[in-house]
Amino acid sequence: MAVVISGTGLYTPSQSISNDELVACFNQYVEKFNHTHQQEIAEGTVTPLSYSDSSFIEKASGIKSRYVMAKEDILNVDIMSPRFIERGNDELSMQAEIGVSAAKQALLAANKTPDDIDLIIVACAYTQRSYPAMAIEIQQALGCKGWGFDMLVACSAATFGIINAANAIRSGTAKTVLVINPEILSPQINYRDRDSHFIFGDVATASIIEDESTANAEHIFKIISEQPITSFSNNIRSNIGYMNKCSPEQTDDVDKLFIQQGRKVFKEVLPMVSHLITSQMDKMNLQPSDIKRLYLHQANINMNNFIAKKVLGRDPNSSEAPIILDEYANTSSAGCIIALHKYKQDLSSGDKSVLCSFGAGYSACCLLLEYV
Ligand code: CO8
Repeated sequence: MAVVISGTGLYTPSQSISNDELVACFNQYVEKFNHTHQQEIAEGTVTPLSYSDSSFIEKASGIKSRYVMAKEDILNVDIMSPRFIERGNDELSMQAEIGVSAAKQALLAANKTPDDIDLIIVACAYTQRSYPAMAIEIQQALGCKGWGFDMLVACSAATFGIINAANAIRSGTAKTVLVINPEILSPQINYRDRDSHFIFGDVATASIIEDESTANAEHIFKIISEQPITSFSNNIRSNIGYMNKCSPEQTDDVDKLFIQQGRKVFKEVLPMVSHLITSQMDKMNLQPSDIKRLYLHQANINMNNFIAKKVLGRDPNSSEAPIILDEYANTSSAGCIIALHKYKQDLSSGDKSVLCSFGAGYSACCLLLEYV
């Protein structure tokens, strides 16, 4: 039996923040902080904050802008966080809403209706509550039967979700699976941290996974090989969780937001991912010249160029390893799915591509795909 990805969907928030807007707010905060603490800074008991810089951000990461669910208060120097009105239990939650939007597009692209779906997997970096599962709320919103569950694997959630979907199809517990990645990351960003305030954006993606024999979509990718890998690291971490309120004096500490040692991540993850992809290509007897496209996790343009060069044995051109993080920034697990969603029109039957995620955990996952 061959399992395929037969449709994808993308929800993009209506509001976007440019590097210049983000940096202007951050630098206002720095000025305020340094002014408020000028005496301690002069006495040497407080370290002054440094300014952020749009050109650094673009050069170091490739990011030019990011979409967010609620822009206004992120750019308010007295708040520097999105603010949402809490919805009632009888309303569709925000994360389910954007998931439904991406899911409807994926259904359309795959020529499927909600009746065809018998498993929904919500796979992302954070769910907005512990239960009921976002997947079960989306199941009800779409009117699907069957079953659903949530899973969290940070930036590798989408690919791990697709593997789980494929295994459910192979085992016979599902026929057609909707994997949804509603990534609302802006509430977890420390907008007062120069090293990470620019990295993430909000988005939702969705994919339909099914048996090749039932697929009748315009764009179909057969999964010809898959390999996940994990290796524990504290270099990307968030300590937010349901036990935080048991230590009330630490609830607002910065480790309850996203923190990372970016340089270390860069150095440690690159060899891990390059080896994951090339060893899988070896196993499948694929040469670099066989690979038409690399749909890589979108964290950093320099990282992606490095990995693509290792895999292809030469510098990639922009169509071989498409970049979407200039517009979307890092959208955790959704990044590689956005790249696949947007850059597939020119593929021909038999073309091979790599769909590969990597991130916190560490976790990484490589799928080799064949365009049908
Ligand atoms: N403006 C100006 N200067 C800056 C800024 C800034 N905004 N930020 C840092 N600098 C300075 C630094 O202080 C440093 O100065 P100095 O040399 O004097 O010490 C200098 O610039 C260079 O800093 P770095 O060495 O840190 O710069 P890098 O070239 O390494 O770039 C990056 C920083 C872009 C963060 C880069 O290291 C990177 O992308 N690393 C990989 C990170 C990565 O892939 N992480 C994956 C995380 S995503 C994930 O797993 C999902 C988690 C779940 C989602 C979380 C949602 C919130």
